[in-house]
Amino acid sequence: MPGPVSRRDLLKGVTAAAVSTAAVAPSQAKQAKAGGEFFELRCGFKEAILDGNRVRLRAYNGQVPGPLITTRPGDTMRIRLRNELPRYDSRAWNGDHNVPHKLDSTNLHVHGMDVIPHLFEPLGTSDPLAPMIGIEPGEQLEYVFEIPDDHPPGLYWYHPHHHGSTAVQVVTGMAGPIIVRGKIDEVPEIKAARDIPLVIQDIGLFPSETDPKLWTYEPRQNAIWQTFGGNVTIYDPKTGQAEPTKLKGGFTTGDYALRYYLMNGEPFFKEVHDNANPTAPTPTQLKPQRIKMRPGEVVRFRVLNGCSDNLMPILVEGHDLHLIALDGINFDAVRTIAPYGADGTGQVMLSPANRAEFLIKGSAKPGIYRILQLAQSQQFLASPQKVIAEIEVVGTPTNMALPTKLPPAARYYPLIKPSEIKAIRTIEFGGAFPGVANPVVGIDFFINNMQYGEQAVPTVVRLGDTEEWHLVVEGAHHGGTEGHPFHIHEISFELISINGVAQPPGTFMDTVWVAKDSVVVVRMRFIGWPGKTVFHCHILPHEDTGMMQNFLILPAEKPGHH
Ligand SMILES: [Cu+2]
Repeated sequence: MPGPVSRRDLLKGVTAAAVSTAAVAPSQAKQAKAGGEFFELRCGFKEAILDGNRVRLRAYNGQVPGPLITTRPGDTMRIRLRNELPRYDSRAWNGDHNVPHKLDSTNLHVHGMDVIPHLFEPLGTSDPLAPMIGIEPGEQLEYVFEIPDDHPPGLYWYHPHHHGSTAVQVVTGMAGPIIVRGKIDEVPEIKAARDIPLVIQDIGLFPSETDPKLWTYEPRQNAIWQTFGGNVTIYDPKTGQAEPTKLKGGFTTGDYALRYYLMNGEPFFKEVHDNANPTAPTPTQLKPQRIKMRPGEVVRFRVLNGCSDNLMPILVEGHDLHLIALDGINFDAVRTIAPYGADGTGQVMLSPANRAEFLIKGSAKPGIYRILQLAQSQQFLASPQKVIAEIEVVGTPTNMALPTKLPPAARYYPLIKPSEIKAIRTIEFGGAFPGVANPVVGIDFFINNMQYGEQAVPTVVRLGDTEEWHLVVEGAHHGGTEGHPFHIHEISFELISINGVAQPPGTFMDTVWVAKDSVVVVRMRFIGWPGKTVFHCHILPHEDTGMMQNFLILPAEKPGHH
């Protein structure tokens, strides 16, 4: 039974006093609807004040993040997506699919969930030529998702996935959490813990072309923001040059004039473009929200990195992090990670789209402990340390218990044996700067040396088969190389090794960071549904400009047929 939960519920446990500015008006609490009814998600513009600035966001139901949707294994999740975005003029678009366009067209992806393929028309199609779903302004589409009985319970999320408009829509607010409830919630120590989702998003902004007091992200067709020049150009095919314009904003594959980082809709960090240092925007820490815990209290956190492109090494100061799940799939036992771990890289690494679910037991020593994103330099832009939120340990001590064993996610067991592997593939992220294949954007993003083709199906697998994929990052772009997060739809993979270093068995994810000059090995069993679907880089401007590939899951082979 899908049920919307209000932002008020999402913020439960977060003290209202720490919320300095109301980014989005609190929604009215709604009751979960009975099964059979559609839960409506309406996409539209949303004006708000962020850190004193008037901003125009894109939002689901007027909320950033979008409303929490809950469901259970065996249920049917019915979502009606209504597009109430205003029309956008794409007339100057040259027709190249890997140039951002139709910024008013949208669709729905339920990220990480094991449900029918839902990017192409009709849902579940195996037609290699099937078009991607695009819901135009004023249109709606009803999605019906049958949740498998053995669907792992945990944190998932939804966001738009229309090629060409994904980055612009997500980086202005369109993303929301999905929680699948189930067996993990019945573990007594987990059941006793407060459940606090932390949804992290980034909001990329430029000055409005028409309203000097408004920040927004509404690039004119083919207008490209030049991070290195701090100006906006439009490619002229006659001269073969990116010609300067007087526009204030354009599509960006790098930084923004102004970017905010939000936790549950409230800004905690700000970055401003600096022409003198274009790959290191000027950072400002804002006042983070504060979460109160008692000494010895166990709280369950569910963190979503919903950022368009920011890799986040997470650290909770002064506390062991008791990791129970990544990307919605819990381990069979709690993994306890000490602060700063062994190598100073944080307790859990969240690439864009990753989720971590963990327990924190309040320190015996009252005080303020920060939940940090540690600085990292694995991307085109510098990513400085950020305080996402603060934990205030205060009040009467208690001594809540931590679980040890967890109910394994049956759908993904037994683990894949090497003898089951039918094929080994190499998936290579690469690119070129300046762009040759994509002159309008001015930078190339490739998978296996190809740009995205809506009707191309370079990879074909078979339902029931098991494969090992080697994820590789190489190839120079941005004058160097950077990492890319690999994400695959329909199934989760088991993480086997990173640069030859074996990873703990039973680590399932749907997105994994592939650092520059590295090889990540994953194994996966194609279970669930046949159909046309995708894998891609989850840095959304990379995805929108070509770093995505279709693949086709063929129906299972009939016994005795070869
Ligand atoms: Cu990428």
